[in-house]
Amino acid sequence: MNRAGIPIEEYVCSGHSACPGCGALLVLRYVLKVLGKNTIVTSPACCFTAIAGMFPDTCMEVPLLYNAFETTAASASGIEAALKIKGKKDNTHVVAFAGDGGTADIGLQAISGALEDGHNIIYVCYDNEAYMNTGIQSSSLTPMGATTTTNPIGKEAGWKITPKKNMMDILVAHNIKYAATVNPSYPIDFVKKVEKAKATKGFSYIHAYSVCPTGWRYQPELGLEMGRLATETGAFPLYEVENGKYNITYKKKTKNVLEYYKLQGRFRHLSEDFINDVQAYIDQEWQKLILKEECSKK
Ligand SMILES: Cc1ncc(C[n+]2csc(CCOP(=O)(O)OP(=O)(O)O)c2C)c(N)n1
Ligand code: SF4
Ligand SMILES: [Mg+2]
Repeated sequence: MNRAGIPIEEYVCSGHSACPGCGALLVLRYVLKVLGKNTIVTSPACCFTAIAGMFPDTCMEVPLLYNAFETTAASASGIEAALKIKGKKDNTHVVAFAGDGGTADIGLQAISGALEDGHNIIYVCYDNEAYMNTGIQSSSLTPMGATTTTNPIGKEAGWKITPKKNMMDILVAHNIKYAATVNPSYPIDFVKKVEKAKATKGFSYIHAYSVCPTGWRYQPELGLEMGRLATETGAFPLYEVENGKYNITYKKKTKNVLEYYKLQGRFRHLSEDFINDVQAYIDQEWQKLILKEECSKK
C-alpha cells in the first residue's frame, strides 16, 4: 500500500497490446489492486480481449474467461454458481469486465437477470463511449455531439444528438445494493468504491470512465487531464448509491464543458449553440443528482 492508500500490487502486467494511453487497462489495474489475486475475470468481445491476449498468452496474473458479447453477466453468474457448487469458501471475487456496448446495449438483459437473481459478482463497465474494437461505432453511451463511424458528419447523417443512457439509474431501479461511478484520474475515490463493492454481498456495479485516445482523437498523454475535466465539468460525475442512498463524492463542478470538448477531435465540428445545449443538459442532470442526494439524507 502506498501513502495514498493505493495497493502497490499489480495483476495486469507487461505484454498487453493496448494503444498508448488506453483507459481500459488502467481501470482493470485499479480494480484488481483492490480485489487481489483471488479473483476471476470474465470479459466479452471488446477492446480488452484484444488487449489481454489470446490463449496461451496473457498479460493477466489472474484467471480470465472470454465470453460471448451479450453474456458477460450470465458468464459471471455461472462462475459464481460453479464456485458455490464446488464448495469453494475462499472468497473468490468474480468480476464481469465489459465495455459500454457490451454493458448498456447487447449485455443489458443479462445484467438485469443476474441482479434479479442476486448473484454475488462485481460488474465493471469500462465506458469508452463507443464500440471501439470494431472501429468506433456509436453505443447508447456515446455522448451528445460526438461523431463516430455510425454518426458521421455529412449530408445524410449527423453526429450523435441524444445524450448518454443513464446506466446508474437503470441499476438503481433494480434495487442494487451498491453502484458507483469511478474515474482513474481520481484513484483514491476509485479504490474506496471498489473496496465497498468488494464488501457487498450480492451484485455490485462499477461504472468506470475510460479514456480512448484513438477513438476520441486526442494526444494519449492527456488522458489523466481528460479524466479530471470530465468530472470537473460534470460530464462524468462521481457518485455512489448505497442501498438507494445517493452520495456525490466529488462536488467541485467548476468548469464549462467546452474546456473538455475542445481537446477532442470527435467534438471538433460542434457549434457554440450545440455546446450550450450540451452544457444545459449536463447542468440539469447535475441538479437532479443533487436533489437525489438531498432526498437520501431525509
Ligand atoms: C453478437 C456479437 N455481435 C457483434 C460482435 C462484434 N463486436 C466485437 S467487439 C464489439 C465492440 C464492443 O464495444 P464495447 O463493448 O463498447 O467495447 P470496446 O470495444 O469499446 O472496448 C463488437 C460490436 C460480436 N463479437 N458478437
Ligand atoms: S481503441 Fe481505445 S479502448 Fe481500444 S485499445 Fe485503443 S485506446 Fe484502448
Ligand atoms: Mg466501448
